[in-house]
Amino acid sequence: MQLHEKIPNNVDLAGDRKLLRALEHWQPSFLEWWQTMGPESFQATDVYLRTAISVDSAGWAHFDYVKMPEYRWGIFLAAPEPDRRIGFGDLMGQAVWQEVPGEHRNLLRRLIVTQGDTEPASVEQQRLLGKTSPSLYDLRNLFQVNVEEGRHLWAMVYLLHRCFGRDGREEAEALLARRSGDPDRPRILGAFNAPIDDWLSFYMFTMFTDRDGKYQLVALAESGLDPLARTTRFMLTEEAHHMFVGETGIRRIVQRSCELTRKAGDRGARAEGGIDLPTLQKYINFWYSVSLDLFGGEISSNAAEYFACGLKGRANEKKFEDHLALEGVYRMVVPEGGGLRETDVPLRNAMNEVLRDAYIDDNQRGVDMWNKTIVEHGIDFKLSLPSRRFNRRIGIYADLSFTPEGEPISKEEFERRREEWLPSESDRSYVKSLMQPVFEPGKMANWIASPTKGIDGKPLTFEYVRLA
Ligand code: BYC
Ligand code: FE
Ligand code: FE
Repeated sequence: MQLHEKIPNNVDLAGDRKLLRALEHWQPSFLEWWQTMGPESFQATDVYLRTAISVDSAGWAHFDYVKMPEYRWGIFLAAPEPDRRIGFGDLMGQAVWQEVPGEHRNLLRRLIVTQGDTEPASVEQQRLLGKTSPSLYDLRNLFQVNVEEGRHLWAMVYLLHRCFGRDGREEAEALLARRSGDPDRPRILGAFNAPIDDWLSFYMFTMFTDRDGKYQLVALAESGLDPLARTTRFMLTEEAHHMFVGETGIRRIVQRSCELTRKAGDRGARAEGGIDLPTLQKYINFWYSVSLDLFGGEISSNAAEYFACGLKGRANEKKFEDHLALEGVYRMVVPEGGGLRETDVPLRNAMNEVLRDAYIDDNQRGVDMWNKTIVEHGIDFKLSLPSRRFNRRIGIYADLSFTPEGEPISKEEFERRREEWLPSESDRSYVKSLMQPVFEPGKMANWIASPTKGIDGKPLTFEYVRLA
């Protein structure tokens, strides 16, 4: 089969020989990377997967059994918007670009490489999880997320090859050479080097870290580089499922935790083999804070430049009135002399924070849903998002210590209380001890409730993954 037939696409790959050759050259490296760094032990397994075969509503969700290395990683751009114009910044109103303008080449390359780097990183982080899946339903969802992150890598590699010539080819190779967590050649962004070696972390990651993905993609969907805007718009349709996996996964753990708490009484959920709510809270504190870091510094000249040049907008730029953002300010709480002070930051320099605000609101909605489940079980406990200042490594709060409520404290006090707030070694090993595979169709591990329905209208007893 020809490569352009093997790769479903709506970018006329067959009509661009040069691009086709470049991708043909990259594909074997990708497949080798997938075989070595993709889901371990399941490469020959039939998985009931959704494959995007076109962008219209009928075509993008085609379900069938597929062996993952045979998944058809396609390249899709959302439909073009006729006469699309740059919607913000200094170039507002100018026609969008189909090719990369020379003066923005470096910035755009950096954005695309950073985005592209996260996709294979997440696959690497999750590669051993399949072995301890709580059900076949969850196993299938893990693999669906993994192959789609692989497709997102293809989406960025397509742009690198199409728009950046030789530099782009080198960057595309480098995307397969960095490794999550490797001290010598780590992935670019912090959260993508943290291990994901239990399923609680997986759901936290798909809730909080994939949601950063959503907001970064939403901001890039506004880009003046039209192929970037169109490819990210299509990626967002897949991203919705990743966040569904995270949000409902945690909801199911919360539900089970409540059931087991009631059963166990004073002995607590752990006595019945559940994950207790205080432990869940610590995992939330960890994954939420490392995901907040992914938005970059609160005050960022990079972000101002991206906005000024029309490269990266705000989430749903259209809903804002002032698309120039030259006059406005953003009121920000900044550390000063051991305390906190409010100050006004020029709006363009605060674009990372504006995006982070939208992200925080979206997360809060999810936490509210989980709390509803807790209330329904008559249990007196409330999950919450810690302050945006808590446990940060990037930005103005990074070198300081704060409580989950956002109060400044000394480093010593933070270290003293660390295990009250973040998963301790013993929490992690307890959670890990629960990670025993359940591979019988329809059955669930004891620590997680069943989902309310199956995938693609199939029953929960469906054999989502065919294990020989
Ligand atoms: N870790 O001005 P600043 C996804 C660096 S997730 C390490 O504050 P800027 C997915 C920064 O590079 C979405 N380094 O930041 C989810 C800069 O370095 P230099 C991924 C960091 O540039 C789940 C310096 O610190 N997409 O898709 O405004 C599964 C100061 O920079 C971090 C994108 O990120 C960090 N967390 O913003 C699969 C979109 N943060 O210049 C996939 C593209 C900052 O001093 N990226 N630094 O060497 C961007 O828009 C921006 O690069 C960032 C950073 C928002 C990430
Ligand atoms: Fe992705
Ligand atoms: Fe994702």
